[in-house]
Amino acid sequence: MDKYIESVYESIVKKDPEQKTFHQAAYEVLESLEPAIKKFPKFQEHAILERIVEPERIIIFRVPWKDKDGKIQLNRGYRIQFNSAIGPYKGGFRFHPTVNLDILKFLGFEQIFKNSLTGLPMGGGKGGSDFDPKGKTDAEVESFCYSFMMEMFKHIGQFTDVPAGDIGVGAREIGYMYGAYRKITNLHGTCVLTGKGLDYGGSLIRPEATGYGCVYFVDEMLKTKKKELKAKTVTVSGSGNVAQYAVEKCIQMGAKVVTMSDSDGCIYDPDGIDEKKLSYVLELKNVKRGRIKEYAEKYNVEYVPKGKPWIYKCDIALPCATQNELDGNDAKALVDNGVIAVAEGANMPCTPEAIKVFQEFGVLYSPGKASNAGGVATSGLEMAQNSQRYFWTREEVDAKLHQIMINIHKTVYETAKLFDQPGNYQLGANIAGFLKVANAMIAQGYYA
Ligand code: NDP
Ligand code: 2IT
Repeated sequence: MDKYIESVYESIVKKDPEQKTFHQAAYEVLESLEPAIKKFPKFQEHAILERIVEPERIIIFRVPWKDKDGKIQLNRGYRIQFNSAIGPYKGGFRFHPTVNLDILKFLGFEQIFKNSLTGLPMGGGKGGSDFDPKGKTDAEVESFCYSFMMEMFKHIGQFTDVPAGDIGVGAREIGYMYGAYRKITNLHGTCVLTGKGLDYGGSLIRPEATGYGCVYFVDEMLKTKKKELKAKTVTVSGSGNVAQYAVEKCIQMGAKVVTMSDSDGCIYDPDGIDEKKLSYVLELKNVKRGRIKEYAEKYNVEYVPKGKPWIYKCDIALPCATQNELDGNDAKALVDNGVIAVAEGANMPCTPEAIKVFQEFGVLYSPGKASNAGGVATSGLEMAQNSQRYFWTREEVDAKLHQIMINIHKTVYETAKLFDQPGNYQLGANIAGFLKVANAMIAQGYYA
């Protein structure tokens, strides 16, 4: 590794030695920026790397709320406002017991480059809480969301920071948070959150966007090898927002999806998850808030407690659950089973060892910051519609999303070629995402 890059990496490890997930995300980006840093000395002269790994601002606060027995509970709330060089901070809220500064810094850092790749004017941010919505009543979630927003409203706004959903934050949570924001500020119609319900300013296709976008991206990757999705076998992990709509788009494009999972285990359906079975999953997960195990009971298929989808034969693998869910051994199993493409629907689901295996064996591999950017891109489209006091049809939004994914693929692919690493989507995504932000930082002066 280049000395300058190494010294920046060492400095973040020294500063926050416990933030291992952030180190992993930073290393992944820094390492692949080497050719760009060497080609353009201005980035070192302007201390871009030192500045880009340090969040502009971090907000941490307490969130008291009342449980169903009237007892006061306490969680911690966060917002990492990482980089606003190219637009207002933008990125989701995650509500999950594992949320801490480390996790949110990793996610906020990824978001900078992803948002840049969309081509839309959005900076990088991420936030959330260690609150666990799982097993809570609607009233408990409502109490928490209102309390969370009582502090968060001070720090966000259409020109400042525009949060959205992520793990544990879907339509229900966004609804309560939007209600709280409106109640506190008396402001409506300004795009302070995306992923809103259709009845109060949300965009068509936003719920579908991350999953659909990921599959559009896979389609583009396959085209470079003169292949198509039709009749391919796909394994998907997760059964939340991203997984659900990745499965839907695979079905629409004629592929066969054989797995879904949650944190308890994995189902394997060799006949494929069809539209009817998928609508059962949507009802199970989004309304009943049940477990994927129930799919296996209903359709009489295999369920492996704590199992992962990566042991099954497939052409394409779409990790859509969480970070580091696919390791080096999983990657080897996928390669042995003949996988041709892996596209990340989740953020950083593949470990560095897994990525190495894919690259070594010539598997088409796309990092989340490219292949899952459709979600935040469509959030950008929601912002555009809100600013116009207007809305677009399903077809219009879907066509724009599709075009954005085609553009991201082209940018990433061309950038990799330009830096003499054709087919290296990881390098292409990191460098292309970085260049726009870094140039904007230089243009705006070092205080910005
Ligand atoms: P959801 O909360 O809707 O679903 C998350 C899914 O992943 C659930 O099936 C969940 O299972 C599973 N999961 C979560 N944590 C773990 C864990 N530690 N181990 C195993 N399984 C786990 O979230 P999303 O679908 O929105 O997010 C999934 C991924 O996609 C995340 O990495 C997120 O950052 C990323 N992403 C999301 C975008 C969006 O628009 N929503 C956009 C871009 C990326 P269980 O129910 O058991 O917890
Ligand atoms: O990781 C992500 O890109 C998201 N969770 C979506 C962020 C957004 O602002 O739509």
